[in-house]
Parts: sequence; structure tokens; C-alpha cells
Amino acid sequence: MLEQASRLIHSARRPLLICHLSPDGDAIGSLVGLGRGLRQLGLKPTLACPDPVPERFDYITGVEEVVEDVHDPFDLVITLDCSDLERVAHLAQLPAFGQVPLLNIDHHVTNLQFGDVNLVDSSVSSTVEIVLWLLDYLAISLDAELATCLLTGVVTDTRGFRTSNVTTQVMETTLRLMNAGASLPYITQHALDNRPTAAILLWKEALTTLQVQDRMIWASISLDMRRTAGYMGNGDAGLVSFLVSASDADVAAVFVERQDGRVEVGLRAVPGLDVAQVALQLGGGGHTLAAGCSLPGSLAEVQSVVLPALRALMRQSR
Ligand SMILES: [Mn+2]
Repeated sequence: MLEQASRLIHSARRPLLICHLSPDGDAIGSLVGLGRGLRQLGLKPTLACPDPVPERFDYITGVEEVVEDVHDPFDLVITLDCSDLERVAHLAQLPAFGQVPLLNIDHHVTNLQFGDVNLVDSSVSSTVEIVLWLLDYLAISLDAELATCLLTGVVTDTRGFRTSNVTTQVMETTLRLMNAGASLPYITQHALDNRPTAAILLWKEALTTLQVQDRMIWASISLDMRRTAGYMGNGDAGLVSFLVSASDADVAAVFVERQDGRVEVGLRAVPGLDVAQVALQLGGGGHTLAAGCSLPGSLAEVQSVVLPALRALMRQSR
């Protein structure tokens, strides 16, 4: 697969690199890191994300080049950290999108293998690990900026080396990135231990809706709450990952009302449950313990679909 991916890259001049909406550190790290690497080959990549890049990633050199709308021509599309094409939102509507080859680089277990070449491995902790294999294959060398991009993906997707997919291989990769000049404490402080105050105000609003029942915990975020909190970002500001830490819950969900009449659902589980399957069944995707989907309807309507699906999952798993 690396051979085929490298052939696609070598035959392109202006690749369009895209990461997913509501971008996290792995999305931004793999996007900017691969872009930086491909410039070493003399390519002119365009870096795109359907949503604005959260401010906490401002320390990443090159993040200011990421655009939300694409006007430059491109001859190859590379998707990063996207399990399906819904994740690239409006960018999939670009006229040339279906006409040029598509390289799909991802680590989600629910990846739909939608590329002409699929560099997909769900055993790794983060998409940046696969990007590093590709960079090595292309003989692209690491500098401190590139290493910082890649280590950001590892640190954020493993929540600071706490997930079950943190292997000695992940630690060896981390060591290599640190030796190339990336600072682990700096990245941890900026990408993980830092959020806008408005995000905490949003949690305050959302927590007034909190419910705990049958080892499930869930909360909702309405557009009104977002306005009250003054929170400009997308998604749940990390709330669902916090909720799953409740000792009385095995599954957490946060329902986020969107401008377009849909509700974004974030799901988390404790080890032993698989919320990726629930997300996949509802048209979304993700990882075993962290997944999501988006459904049309009001907050109440979407809850009436998702909560029974989670109950069924928990019945099966007992
Ligand atoms: Mn990821």
C-alpha cells in the first residue's frame, strides 16, 4: 500500500490535503505535517479543513495556511483521519473532487475504504503514525516543526498516552519525534491542557441537562447554550470524554444541536463496550471507545434514536 500511495504522490503536483470537520490534534497534526513533508518533494499542497482550526493549535507552524474553502486547482486528494466522506463535509462537493485520485489515510476501525488507495490501519494510535510511515517511505526527513505536528497527533489521540493502543511502538515513535526536536511537555500543555474559557462556560450550560440512568450518562448542547456561553467552536468542547469518567456510567453521550438541523452525537465507552458499532449503524463511525455520528432532527428526536441503541449495546455486552 505504501508503494501505491507513493506512486500517487509522485504523479501529483498540487495535492489537496483534507482533514475532518471539528478537527482534533490528530487531524491537524497529520494535515499540516504531511503538507510540510510533501513540500520537501517539491509539491505544492493545499491544506483544507471544513471547520476553523481551534486556537489551541496555534503553536503549530503552518497551521495558518489551513483553509476552509478551496479555490486552487488540485490533481490528487489526500484525506486524513476521516473514516468516511461525510467527515470532509462541503469539500467533497468541489467539482474536481471525484475526478482526481483519492488517497485515504486513516486509523478508524469503521473506515469505509473509500479511496483509490487506502492507507488504513486501525491498530495504530493515531493517523500521524501512518503519515510517519509514508514520510519514511518517501525518504522525507523530520525537522522540529514536522515532528511537532506528528507528536501533537499522538499526544491528543492517546489523551497523553492513556489509551489501550499505546504500545512500545508508540513510545518509540514518540522518542524519535522528541529527538527530532518536538517538545512533549509543550505540546501536552498547549494541545491537551488548554481550552477556551467559553468551553468551560458551555460545559456549565450543558451540565444542567445531565442525566444518569442504567449506567449511561448523557447531556445536550443547544444552539442557545452555545450563544449564552459565547462558544464559537464546533462540537462538545470535549465534554463527552469527561462524562465517561463517571464511576456510575459505562457509556457517555453528548448531543450537540447544529445550525443545519442536524444533531452531532459524541459517544464514549469504558473498555469492554464498542460504541463504534452503534455509530456505524447510525451512519457515523470512530473507534471502539470513542465514536460519533450526526442525525437529522431535534435534540429530543435524536436522543430517542440513540439512547435505545446504546441500551441494546449494553444488553448484548453483558
Ligand atoms: Mn485520529
